[in-house]
Amino acid sequence: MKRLPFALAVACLLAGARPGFSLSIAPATPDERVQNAAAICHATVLGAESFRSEADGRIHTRTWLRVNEAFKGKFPATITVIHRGGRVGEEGEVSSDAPRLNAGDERLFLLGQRADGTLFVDNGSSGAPALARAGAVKPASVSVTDPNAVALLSAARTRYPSATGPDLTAQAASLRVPLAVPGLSTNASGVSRRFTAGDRGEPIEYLVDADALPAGLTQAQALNAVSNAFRAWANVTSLRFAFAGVTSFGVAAANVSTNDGRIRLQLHDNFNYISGSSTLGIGGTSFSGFASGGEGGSIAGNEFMLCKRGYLVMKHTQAALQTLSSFEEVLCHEIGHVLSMDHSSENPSEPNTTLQQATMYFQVHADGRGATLGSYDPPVVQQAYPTNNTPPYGYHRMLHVVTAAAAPSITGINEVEMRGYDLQTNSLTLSVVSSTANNGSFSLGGSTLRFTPSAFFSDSTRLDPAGTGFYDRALLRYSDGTNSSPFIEVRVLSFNADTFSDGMPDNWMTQFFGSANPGAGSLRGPNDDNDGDGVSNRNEFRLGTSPVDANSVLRFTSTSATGLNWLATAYEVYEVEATTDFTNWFRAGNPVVPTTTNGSFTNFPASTNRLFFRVLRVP
Ligand SMILES: [Ca+2]
Ligand SMILES: [Ca+2]
Ligand SMILES: [Ca+2]
Ligand SMILES: [Zn+2]
Repeated sequence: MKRLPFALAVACLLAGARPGFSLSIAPATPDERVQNAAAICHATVLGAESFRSEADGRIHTRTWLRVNEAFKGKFPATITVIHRGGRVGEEGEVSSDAPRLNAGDERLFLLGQRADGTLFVDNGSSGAPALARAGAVKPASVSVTDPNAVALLSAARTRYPSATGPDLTAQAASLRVPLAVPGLSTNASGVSRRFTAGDRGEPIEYLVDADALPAGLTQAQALNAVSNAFRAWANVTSLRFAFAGVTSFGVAAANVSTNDGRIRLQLHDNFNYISGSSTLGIGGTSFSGFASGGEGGSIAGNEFMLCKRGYLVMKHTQAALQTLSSFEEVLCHEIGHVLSMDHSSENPSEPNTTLQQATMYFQVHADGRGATLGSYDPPVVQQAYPTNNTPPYGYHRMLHVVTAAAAPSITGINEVEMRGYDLQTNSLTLSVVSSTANNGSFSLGGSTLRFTPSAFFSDSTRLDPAGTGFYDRALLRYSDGTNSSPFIEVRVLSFNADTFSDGMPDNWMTQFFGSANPGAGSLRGPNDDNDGDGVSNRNEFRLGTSPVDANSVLRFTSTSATGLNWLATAYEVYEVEATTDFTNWFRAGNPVVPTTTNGSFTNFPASTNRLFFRVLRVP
């Protein structure tokens, strides 16, 4: 049930040469290899989906290709190739002989054919050398830069001047998947990833490790370059970035495993993270979510996974970075990678000036431009971070389900109130995306999500709200009409027997009153207020407070001119509201989800008036 974020480092910025191509297969001449292949074509990757084979129970991935030119074999317009490995739900498998194919890739495919007729790429990635990279604007003609591809293409053309060979019509792709977000780095299904702090009006914080710098640069110059590089992207998106300080990371920035939503910029490579001889810097993110996206919200119909953290490493020993404007340009480029940008082109003699002049071009321009974006870059990044309509957002919820012989139908028991927010509108639509409901059923009425257990269950183990486990789970999301929020999880974390069907579980009654029976003593009924703190016993159960301690109640524990603290239940959602006149209340900031019993709010809104605050536990 656990999903682990998996890391991805995006390709590097190269100063000149391309990395070498390595093979671990038996040596063969290009002509021998094209003769050994069952079929050969030049094709573009359209998309992919993983599935569990009914035959062997294992995970496979089928990839759809659009055939541009056939060399060997009679090809339909699209074909399917199948390999071991991939991800199904939250389970993944990798196979080293599966080629790494991404939507938009244009490659020469040397294919093998299995006894059942299905196709596979012969000899892994070496059987599918890249012909060109797809960008937002495609070059008119294919340019071949990989020497392996040049040799194989030439051998295929010579050996098979007209397409002859097996009839592959039966292997036509069953589905066409468009490249959803051209120019963004994606998984094999064309799904990219994004940070969501900006959707909540919150900045993405960044930390800088400046333990070493390119020779001649001062720390002040370097930090100013970092600030300029972030501003270039902030100016064309809804994003804001906030400097969180200079600190030594102690390891390569990519290897910091704290998924705190921050971006870590390491302005040096003291940890020798970068191996490419001409690489100036790298940028990447760690992300998580379903392979089909959703945890990062959707923008105009395109689903995204969620970025958990970002990182950037600069090869400070490269002489090219000693020029401040080039240092700034490379920072800007690598931040683009952190924001999911792919290269505009990796063609060293790119004829399209829009692609060649892009900040995301694979080679540094080193022409004094610094952090100045090209015309290519803004519309590409805006696919993930639009300028003026951000997706809605909400907060994950948890349920401790009460079960009884007759399932209690009591307001607030076995249900949560969903709240959605959006920086532009209050008009949001809530829907259930999917649910895992093995022990009951979820139902949505208005904004109330109810779980009805299917039986009178005895007490279960209580799962950790900080973890990812659940007994049952619903995924919901808000839509603003154009964009949708990240999936909002509502997880069932425990089942609790309630013999007396009053909504207060036996284990809770026994803990505080010594008996599960509300009739065993005075003031133990659900509507009684045993400790006289103004909150009924059943509402104390709902709040997570003690029904026999008047100090244990939703209350402020400290207030000051800079912050509020209150007694909270960890991982519940609290809204903070403010007023000047006790009539009109407004949200003082985003809701707070404490991770301890201390709720805390410090981000007071600017006001020239005296403000009064109240905290509401979202039911
Ligand atoms: Ca919106
Ligand atoms: Ca009470
Ligand atoms: Ca109490
Ligand atoms: Zn790059």
